[in-house]
Order: sequence, then C-alpha cells, then structure tokens
Amino acid sequence: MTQAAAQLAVDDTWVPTHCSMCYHGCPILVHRVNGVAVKIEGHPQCPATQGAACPKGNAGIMKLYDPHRVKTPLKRTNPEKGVGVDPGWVAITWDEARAILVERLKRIRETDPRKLAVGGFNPHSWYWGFAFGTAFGTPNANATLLFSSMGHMCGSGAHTAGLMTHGSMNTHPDVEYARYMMIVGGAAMEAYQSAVAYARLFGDAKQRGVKLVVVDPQQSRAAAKADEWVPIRPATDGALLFGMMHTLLLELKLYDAEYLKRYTNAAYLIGADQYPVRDPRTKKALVWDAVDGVAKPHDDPSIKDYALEGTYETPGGMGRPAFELFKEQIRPYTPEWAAEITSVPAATIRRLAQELGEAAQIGSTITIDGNQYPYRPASVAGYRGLGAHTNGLHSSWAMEMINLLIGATRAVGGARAWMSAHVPEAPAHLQPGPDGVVNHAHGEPELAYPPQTVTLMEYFPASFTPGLACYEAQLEPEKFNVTPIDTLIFECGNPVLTGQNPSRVIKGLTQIPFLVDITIYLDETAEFADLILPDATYLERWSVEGNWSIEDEGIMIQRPVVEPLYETRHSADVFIELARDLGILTGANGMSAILGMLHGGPAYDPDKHYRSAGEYVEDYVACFGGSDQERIWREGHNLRRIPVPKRYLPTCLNGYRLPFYNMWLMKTGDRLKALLAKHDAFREIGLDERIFFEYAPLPFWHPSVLVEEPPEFDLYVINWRTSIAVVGNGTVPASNAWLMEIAERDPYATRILLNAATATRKGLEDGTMVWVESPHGKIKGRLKVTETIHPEVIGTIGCTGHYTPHAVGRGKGPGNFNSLLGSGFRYMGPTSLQTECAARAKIYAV
Ligand SMILES: Nc1nc2c(c(=O)[nH]1)N[C@H]1C(S)=C(S)[C@@H](COP(=O)(O)OP(=O)(O)OC[C@H]3O[C@@H](n4cnc5c(=O)[nH]c(N)nc54)[C@H](O)[C@@H]3O)O[C@H]1N2
Ligand SMILES: Nc1nc2c(c(=O)[nH]1)N[C@H]1C(S)=C(S)[C@@H](COP(=O)(O)OP(=O)(O)OC[C@H]3O[C@@H](n4cnc5c(=O)[nH]c(N)nc54)[C@H](O)[C@@H]3O)O[C@H]1N2
Ligand code: SF4
Ligand SMILES: [Mo]
Repeated sequence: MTQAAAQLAVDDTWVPTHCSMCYHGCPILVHRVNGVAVKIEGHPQCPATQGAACPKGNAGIMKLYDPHRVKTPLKRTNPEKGVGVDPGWVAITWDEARAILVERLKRIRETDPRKLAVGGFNPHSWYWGFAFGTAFGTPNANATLLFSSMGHMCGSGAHTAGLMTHGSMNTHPDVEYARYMMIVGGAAMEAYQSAVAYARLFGDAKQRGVKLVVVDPQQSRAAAKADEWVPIRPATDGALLFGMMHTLLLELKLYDAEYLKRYTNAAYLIGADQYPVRDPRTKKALVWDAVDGVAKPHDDPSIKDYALEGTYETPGGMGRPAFELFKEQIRPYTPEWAAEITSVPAATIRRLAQELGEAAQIGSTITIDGNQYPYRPASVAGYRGLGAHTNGLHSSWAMEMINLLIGATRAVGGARAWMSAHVPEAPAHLQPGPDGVVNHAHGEPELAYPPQTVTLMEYFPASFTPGLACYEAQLEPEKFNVTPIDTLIFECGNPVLTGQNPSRVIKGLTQIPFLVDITIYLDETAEFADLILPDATYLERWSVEGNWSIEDEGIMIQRPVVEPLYETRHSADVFIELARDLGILTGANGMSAILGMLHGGPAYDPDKHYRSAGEYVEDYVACFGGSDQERIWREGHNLRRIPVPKRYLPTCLNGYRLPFYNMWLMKTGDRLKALLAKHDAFREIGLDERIFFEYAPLPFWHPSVLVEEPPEFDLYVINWRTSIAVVGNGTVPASNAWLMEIAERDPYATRILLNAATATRKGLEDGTMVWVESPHGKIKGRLKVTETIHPEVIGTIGCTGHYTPHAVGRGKGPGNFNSLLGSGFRYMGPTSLQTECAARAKIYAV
C-alpha cells in the first residue's frame, strides 16, 4: 500500500462521490473498509434519485477490482495491426511513456498541430483531454467525441432537433405533473435520461393515474408497465407523428392557437423565398394583426391578435403565417398514409392524436409557489428509438413540433428539457436569437472551406458530433480536402465494437500512424493502439461535473474512494503533466485557462500551475460552491431541484419565442450551400446534393435508408439497452462478471428475439441456433420466441461480440450487432450524421 493509500484508509467509512457507470452520474456513497471498497449505495440526499442506484451502479466494484484491468503502460512491438494480431505488448514505465509522447507531440506541434487529435469520451472526465488538445492548438480536439461511437450512435438526430427548438439535449416528459405521456423509442426507467430518477417518478405517476403509452418495436420494460404498447416498424416514427399532427390540425382542429401565437413564431409571415417578410423600415419580421387588419412588427405592443392563417399583402411583400405553411405541408400525411409506413392502424393513430390533444387541457393554467403557469399535462418524448436512424433529425423534430402544437413544450406537465449537463446551474433562460426567437443552444456554426478539421464538421455544421465522418476523412483525406491526423489520443471507448460497422472503424484506425489508447481494458480497440495508458476508474479519481440528471442542478464532485490501483493513473493527471512538459499548461491559451473557460469560471487564474486534478477540483468548488462549499465536500454534491421559473415558460423564455419555423436550420443550410457552391466542392469531394436536403424551416417526412435495402432482407433487426446492458463507459454486461452472471440467467438477455407468429411462419423453434443476416454482415445466436416483439422485427439486447480475452462475455450472446449495420455516408443522416442503428435482415436456422 502506498503512503497516500495508507492515509486514505480509514477503517470503516462511506465516501460520497458519484457514479460513472453511465453518464447519468447519480450521486452515490461507497463503503470502504480498511482501504477496500465493499459496497455502493445511492446517495439519499439526492433529490432526483432519493438514495437509489441501478444494477450497473451497484456493479461498479467489479469494475474497480476487475483482474483484467490494464495495470501498467504498454508499448506495441509488433508493427503489424489487425484483428487477432498480437500487438506484442511490453510493459514500460510512466517515465518511458511520457518520453515517447513528449518527443512525438513536440514534433507535431512544431510542424502542424492539426495532426494531433484528442478523441473519445470519458463520462464526467471528458474535459481534461479537450482542454489539453485545444491548448495544443489542434482544432481536432474541439469535438471530444471524435473517433468515438458516442453521439452519432445516439443523439446526433435527437440532440440537434432539441437544441434548435428549445435548447434541449433531450426532451422528456414532466413526469411530476403529467397526466398523459407518450414515449416513442426511449428506454424509460432503464436507460433514457436519468433512469433511476424515472423509475421512482413513473411509479408515483402511475399511482396518480397517469396514462403511459409506449411506441416501440419491442415490449420494453416501460412498454410492459404502460397502459398501451404500440408496436411499430423501425425507423418510421416520424410518419406516426406526422399522421397524428394531421389529425390534430386538419381533422380535429385541436391545437393550442394561443400558445403558438404568444410563445412561438408560428404567426410570422413568410415570403415566397421562405424567409420572413420584413418591415422595410425596421427590418423586423412581420405578423398580421387580425383585428386591426394590418401587418405589424412581431414585437409591436399594439398587436391585438395574430393571424395564423391567410395570405397577406404587406409593405415588405406578400406573406403567409408559418403555421399555415406547416398545415399545408402535412396535408398529405393522413393517418392512412402513416399506417402504410408504420404498420400502426390508422384508427389507432387517430385515437392517440385525440387522446394526446385532449389530455393537454389546452387553455388551462396551474399555480405553483404563487405564480401562474400554462398547464399542459401531456407530451411526446423519446430518444434513440426515435432518433437513431438516417431520418432521425426530422423524426425527432416532428416530436418537438407535436409538443409545440399542443402547447406542451416547457409548459407544466408537458415537455421538459435535459440541459444542465456540464454546467453548475441550469440556465435561467434559453439562448436569445434573431427576430425575437430562441436560438440553437450552440449559436451559429462556423463554416470554412477547405475544412480545418478531420471531423468534417464544416460540411455538416448542424450535426451534433462528427461520428464516423472522421474515419471517412482519415481514410480518404484528399477526397475530403483535409489534413489527416498523425496521432490520436483516444480516451475511453471501444469503437471497434460499438461503432456503426466495425470493418470501417478498423480500416480507419489502421490508417492512424500512432494511436494512444487511455483505457482500463485491453479491449478490441486497444488491439490497434501503439501505446496504452492505464486509466484510473471513477472510484479512484478526482473530477468535477455539473449535474447530468433531468430534475436537479448543482455541482457534483468525484473523489478517490481508493488510490489508483496498480500503476494506473487518472488521465487528467497525465494530461496536466504533458501540458506542463510541452509548456502549454499556463497562459491565456493554456490548458488551465481553457479548463476555466469550459467551466465558465471567471475566477480562474490562467497562470495557475495545476499539479493534479485534485487541485483543480478544489478551485472549482471554491469558484462555484458559494455558501455550499462545506456541504459539497461533505456530501459530494449540492444538488437541488431546478427552480420552477427556470423550468417552465413564460419565465424560461425571457420574452423570446420558440422556433416553430426554424430559421436557424434553414439559414445554416443556405450559408453552407453558398460556401460549397462557390468552391464547386461537390464534384471535388464526391458528396452529392443529399447533404443539403434536410435543411428546411419545417420538418417533413423522408424514409430511412433502410427502405433502399434489397427486398430479400424481409425483416428488420434492432438492438436496445436494459438496466444491466450498457455501453458508454464499459460495454457491460459483457465486461463485468457480476452483470454477466445476471444476464446469463435472463431468458432474453443473450438471445435473438423473434415474434411467435413469424417463427411459426419460418418454421423456427424456440432455442434453435439461427443466423441473422443483413446486407452488411451476419451474427449467430440462440432463438427466443416471444410475443413481445413486432412480427417484422428481430431483436438483440446490448452490445455483445467481444473477442478479446479480458471480456467475461467473450463468446456469449449473439455476436456483434453492429456488424449488421451499413457504413459510409449513405448510412448516416444527411445533415445530422446520425447513424442508422437498425438494419434489414433475414433469419434462418444454422
Ligand atoms: N450494439 C450496440 N452498439 C452501440 C450502442 C448500442 O446500444 N448497441 N449504443 C451506441 C451508443 S448510444 C454509444 S454512446 C456508444 C458508446 O460506445 P463507447 O464509447 O465505445 O462505449 P463503451 O463500449 O462502453 O466503451 C467501453 C470501453 O471504455 C473503456 N473504459 C471503461 N471505463 C473506463 C474508464 O474509467 N477510463 C477509461 N479511460 N476507459 C474506460 C473500456 O476500455 C471499455 O472497453 O455505443 C454505441 N454502440
Ligand atoms: N441502463 C443503461 N442506461 C444508459 C445507457 C446504457 O447503456 N444502459 N447508455 C446511456 C447512453 S450512451 C444513451 S445514448 C442512452 C440511450 O437511451 P435510450 O434511447 O432510451 O436507449 P435504447 O435502449 O438504445 O433505445 C430506446 C428504445 O428504442 C427502441 N427502438 C429501437 N428502434 C426503434 C424504432 O425504430 N422506433 C421506436 N419507436 N423505438 C425503437 C428500443 O427497443 C428501446 O426500447 O442511455 C444512457 N443510459
Ligand atoms: S443510472 Fe448510470 S450513473 Fe446512475 S447508478 Fe446507474 S449506472 Fe450509475
Ligand atoms: Mo449514447
């Protein structure tokens, strides 16, 4: 035991910290006895979780003490790289590793700093690498999700739609006040934002008699507990929502006109050029005052009523309210049309629309703490099932639109936003933008040609993450007019297993001359590394983060429950040390200053020579802890519920309007078109007009790439999370012995699921070994015949398919689902780069 560990070792204590077994970051207490962590429990003083933790959270001890952890830095001796090729690892000291890195990084910095990329995503410890890379001077650290599977496999569609509508990373129901909740493709209570808090909140809501409807191709646990499960064909949810909006707007005329006029830009007059008609003098966007019969600037205090329909001649030209344009746009989207696409009967679509519209109690208000708020206790929300398809941006946007139509977005009981991640406090107001309308939370994207980054974000400025585009760019740098990277420092992630299609990832990784993998296991990605740096786990490190849960705001700190085991070191300390060696720790653009900027810390001293992450955490708490500092050190956090005025409109809008008509997206598209056309870039880079077509002011239906697959692949195959199946900081259960034990006793977890009627039709019996084959790959596993899945869908759970020795799940489960997915731009959202996470497939006996 090191001296420091001896000091830490208190005989018997509960250490307050927070969990990073997934990114929700629930506060926990860890029981340490004689220097050994023996038990994890949820932190009782957390408003959202109220002392609960999920199975993965409980299994964190197995991660800490996993005998397969990488214990020392390792250097590759075999220059040949490939699947199953022995890298010839030799153990080296940290000093040797440091010397190798400093020598290489110095050389890169002197020639072209862009040749360094810092990628991956270590939940709640992501910002050290980001700050290091930025201080180094590479633009290829500005997206921390670089070269990782994070982001583009989950939220590039959903995050973009939410961020451009109401500054929301994820949209979710206001469970506490809801009466009706429709979840479309979200694993509520298992994965979907703050699963632990949701389990309690949904339980309470059920007791109040809330109605829960779950739209999902398979009967998720949420669906099993719901009042209604609506099985749907994968990647078609947008059509369902458009069909519902058709019924609400055109058949029932059930929508919140007052809300649309007051809190959105639905009444703005739009000209033939798709841009707002403007007052020639003030240049302000015009609306039509239906009472005075005259056009007025949108913020004119004399407006008596806003016209939502009609065609108007104004001094700025002819215009029609945005609302009317949308109504016209969805005219073809009848429930019968949607039924064809989704397999959900038209009568069901009509009924769901009516239920939702009526449950919204349009026009009602509620008084909380003496203040009156609009009360709309109904909403539609979802995540990967809805958004993780090539059409996911517009499907997720359709969800945002239906909430606006019933007046639910940011109303009490309606649709809430998940937005306080990373920051010490939830923002009080949404980002103001032009024309009195809320802006995309990240503002206007920067454009450049040729692109400066290997992420190609300059070609996809509306995307949340570059995703696999950086692999494409690295593979063909001339084609995309980018400088390929020489060295990638990758931290936490296993894209060879979790990426869209492993073969593409493997090709891309082999094209990177020098890969440094900061990891805890020698996983499938580590096999391609040149240098391995063994990281400390979340139970051995100092870190600090704003809150990631949906209900609370505040600061959480992570502190070592035990000292880093073996020769492992927290990546933060490694980055700080490297920055010091390279002379980029201090100064205006140094790592210290960038850390401060990232965390919005005005009190930071840019000349601060941090020696460790622990010192930074102390500064952070001093800077943001205010009068709560003592509490933060004692409890590990100062989480409290997000105050009511920040949660709901009108206060959260600060006088701005929500974009019903999305100028941000349209304008971004127009800027991009102008830039790329000027350079005739299409021909050069081989990207066709496809990358522009999603840039529109209003959402529209377009099918996923799946409809273009050969018809012999008669079924769909999908994949989902459960409370024990996780990616995004350790592909459990397959890398965690405790969870794998549970999974193996679960009759579903490691099987291939098929609907009973389909199984009969195909002559397949429960327990048979089957192949699932897509146009891109195939996997083999044991069949589970069940009623809990759509007849056209094959189901698999979690991420299996490990083949490296560390994984306890090696050889268990049906293999790597992701090998069934397509690859390349065709299988990414045209604008969002959102990966298509489902595939067409056939199934047959082995
Ligand atoms: N089949 C399938 N594939 C998926 C998904 C799915 O649902 N199913 N989901 C997709 C989504 S939404 C996401 S976000 C991605 C996530 O994909 P990844 O970001 O790749 O996440 P993991 O597979 O959990 O990463 C596991 C690796 O992280 C490393 N690791 C674990 N803990 C630590 C640590 O404390 N420090 C460091 N340095 N390394 C650590 C381990 O070496 C481990 O092998 O997967 C995507 N891929
Ligand atoms: N327990 C647990 N919690 C986690 C994680 C984890 O791995 N495990 N990972 C974290 C991460 S990285 C993320 S991104 C989030 C993801 O959180 P979620 O998006 O909630 O998780 P998923 O299970 O991937 O997908 C949700 C649901 O979509 C369904 N689905 C699949 N295809 C379709 C479709 O086409 N239409 C519809 N309507 N539904 C469909 C699946 O059956 C599943 O029930 O969870 C986070 N929290
Ligand atoms: S939900 Fe995530 S952060 Fe919370 S206890 Fe479970 S694994 Fe940990
Ligand atoms: Mo994710």
